[in-house]
Amino acid sequence: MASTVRKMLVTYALPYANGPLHLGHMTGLIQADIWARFQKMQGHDCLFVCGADSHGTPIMIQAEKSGVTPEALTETIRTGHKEDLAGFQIGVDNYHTTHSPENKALCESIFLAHQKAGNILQKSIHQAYDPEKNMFLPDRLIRGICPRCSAEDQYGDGCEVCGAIYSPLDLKNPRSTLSGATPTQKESVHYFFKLTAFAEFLKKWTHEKGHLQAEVTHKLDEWFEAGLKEWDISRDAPYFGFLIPRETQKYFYCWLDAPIGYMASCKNFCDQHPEYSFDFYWKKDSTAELYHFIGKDIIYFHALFWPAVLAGAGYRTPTTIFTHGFLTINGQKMSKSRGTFILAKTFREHIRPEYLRYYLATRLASRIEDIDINFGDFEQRIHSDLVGKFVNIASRSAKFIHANFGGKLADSLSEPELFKSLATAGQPVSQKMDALEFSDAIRDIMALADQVNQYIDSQKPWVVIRDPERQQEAHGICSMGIQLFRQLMVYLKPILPDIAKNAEIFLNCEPLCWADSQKPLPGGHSISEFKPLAERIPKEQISMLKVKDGE
Ligand code: 2FM
Ligand code: ZN
Repeated sequence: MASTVRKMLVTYALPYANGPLHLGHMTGLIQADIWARFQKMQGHDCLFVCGADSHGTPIMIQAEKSGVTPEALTETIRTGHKEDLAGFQIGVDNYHTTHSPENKALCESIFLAHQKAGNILQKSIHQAYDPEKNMFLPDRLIRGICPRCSAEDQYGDGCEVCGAIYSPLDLKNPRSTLSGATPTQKESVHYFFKLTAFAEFLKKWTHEKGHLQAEVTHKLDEWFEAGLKEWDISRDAPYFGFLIPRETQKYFYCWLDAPIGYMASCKNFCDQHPEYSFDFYWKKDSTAELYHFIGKDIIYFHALFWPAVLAGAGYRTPTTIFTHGFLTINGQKMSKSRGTFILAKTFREHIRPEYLRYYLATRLASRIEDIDINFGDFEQRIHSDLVGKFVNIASRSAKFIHANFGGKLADSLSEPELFKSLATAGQPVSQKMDALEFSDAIRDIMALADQVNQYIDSQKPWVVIRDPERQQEAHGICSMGIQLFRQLMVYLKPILPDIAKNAEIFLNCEPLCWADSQKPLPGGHSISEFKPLAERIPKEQISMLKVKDGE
């Protein structure tokens, strides 16, 4: 165990329960999962929770179209999410839903605390209304002609052709995408969260070291300069969400209850695991560390609203919010028409998910740049790094250990210095993993793998083994190969949990933790049969990915 066991809570942005997970989701989930697994391997107590974001108008409409209740729809989709998570070895400790009793209770109490503190105001606003469907229309459900460039069929919040941002009331010839009716305007009283009351607190919080990446802090400075606004946290019926206390027709906006869903997922987990305490993680002066992994499109919600919502209701604030960029495929945005919109399920049906974990790790860093999957490069990385360099060390060594030495390792290390140098290299690798510099960490690990392969090449065990006088020497070389492979496996385990599990069977050892890289397997240790840990990807499997979901 680590000398000081840190209590950590990690979350990933709750995916909407209106559709299956795609590779964009997987990118962030894999980043968070690698980090959480790394922390666990250090001996820290790291809880990783997530869940489905189940509320909102699009989900309500989709359920209506499919002829099912929103509860049933979101549960079916949540089940699919869980299958994808398991398929990609995303080791979440809980995958809950925002439509849960825990979340309802938390939302109500947080809202009431803010109301009591004077942070909520009510005011009347005008909004677009569908007179046929009898409901207020979110901007995305209105289409019309752009008031600036006259492009046809643009959304109510902005033009995809000229980039103009406007209110749906400005659109020319607007129509509801639900009924085709021309929206009218209707007045309604909404609840607003006084974000402005938290301006000083937020300016300080966003500049305190460690909470945000520098790029994010800069972005927020621009928003501060533009001025914070009161945040509309209510929606009128019909809506799928939680009713606001003492109201019968007004619901909490889903973006208020979504991050509270992190707490709800944690609460649901703690209630089932008495050794964990919800208050311990969330109380005001909690010593637990709280990390949120998110995409760059939802910074505003997490870095401004969320700390204010928490602090104002008497809870702790996040330790760090890690923001990642978007996923691109072969340099382009994922696109259905180009056939590059890839569902997590489609991917895992064709290619071993572990390979995506590895490839993304070679691309991931702590910056917010977009992350590109290039399938040519993908194939090459898997073949050259995983199959050619890493797994090859085990396979070439295991062969002789089994054929010539009864499956047992030599009594002592023949090259203790080499073992030591790989052990020492674990320190910078761990610093890089901790700092989310996965790409750099992998570069280091592959350089070590090169070093090990060079060692084996230079020692030529396949020649030495033929000489009856040099059996002990050959045993020493191949045993070194296994010991060094094990060290590399430790470093790669957060990225490759499934390969690690199979390697632990092969090595006949307990689940590897980071400290195992510092100590060799004991002399005379028996290893098990070697089964290929990673194999080349047949060409057709990659090409099959490209069309499936675009049809
Ligand atoms: O942008 C999204 O996909 C949202 N469903 C993320 C919610 S994150 C958190 F607040 F729950
Ligand atoms: Zn336009």
